[in-house]
Amino acid sequence: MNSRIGILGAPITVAQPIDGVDLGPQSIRYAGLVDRLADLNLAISDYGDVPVTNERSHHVDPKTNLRNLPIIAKNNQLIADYVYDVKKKGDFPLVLGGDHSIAIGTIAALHHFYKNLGVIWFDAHADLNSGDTSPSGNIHGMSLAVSLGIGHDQLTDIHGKRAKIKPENTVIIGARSVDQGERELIQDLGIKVYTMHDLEKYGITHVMEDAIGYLHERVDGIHLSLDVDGIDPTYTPGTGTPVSGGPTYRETHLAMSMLYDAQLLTSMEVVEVNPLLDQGNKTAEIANDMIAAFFGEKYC
Ligand code: Z70
Ligand code: MN
Ligand code: MN
Ligand code: MN
Repeated sequence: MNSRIGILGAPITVAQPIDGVDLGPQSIRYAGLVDRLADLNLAISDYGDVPVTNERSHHVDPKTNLRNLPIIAKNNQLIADYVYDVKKKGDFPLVLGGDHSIAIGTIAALHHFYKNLGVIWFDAHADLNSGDTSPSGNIHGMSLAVSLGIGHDQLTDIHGKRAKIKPENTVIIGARSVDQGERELIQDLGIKVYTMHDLEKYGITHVMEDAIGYLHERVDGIHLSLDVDGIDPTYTPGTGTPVSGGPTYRETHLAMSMLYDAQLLTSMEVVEVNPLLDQGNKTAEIANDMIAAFFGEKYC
């Protein structure tokens, strides 16, 4: 793994309805991120936050079934520009959200550097909606679809027209809240999904080995998009849409360590930490544990 890490905060909050997720990057930094990674003999550059703006409207445009489209498109254009620069420098990008819409910008930037970028989407949700299927109009529930080229062109055409990744290079882990339209898309596109059922039945070790083996044959880089609501809310209560029945601390930690050991990952983002909904700064602290494991921290 590249030993130079470039950290960027991406504090978008208007792609979901609850204020406070814009404080995610700072809460993760205050939990000790830079010192923790420096202890792993990594060179850390914290480039600060992308200057996104968050004027919120609760209005859903009846023509598109999207909330806050123009500002989310503008913010993700900025995120893509900043992530591109970090990657161009040769750093390993570590992007801190912000809501999960930031993946639109992150993946748009990363796609320039790979022929077949793989994505691991660790999440309770599939984020495969579009204006046509969304029950909420919230764009954070659409970012994986957008990266696959599905959705409004103001979102899909950031840093290049339509698809930035291929469905066969995409893996979802931890899914347990999937909407009807998302199920249909998963079937139609043949996206590999490891639901909580698979995790229960086969165990996290098998699931991770299978996911890594599957991607290894296909891709030339892998981005991990870690939504903290993927983890069971017992451990990560500070998030806007908690869903019970997720992977434990131990399962998630093992998953992160296995990703490190595979030495195939080329970028990471951590999203949906909302310190205003948290117990102390617990969720950011646990996010730090997972980030550290992903970058090679061992128990002994
Ligand atoms: C639902 C929707 C979602 C994150 C919630 C929820 C989507 N499927 N994504 N929290 N991170 O509104 O589209
Ligand atoms: Mn998500
Ligand atoms: Mn989620
Ligand atoms: Mn392109």
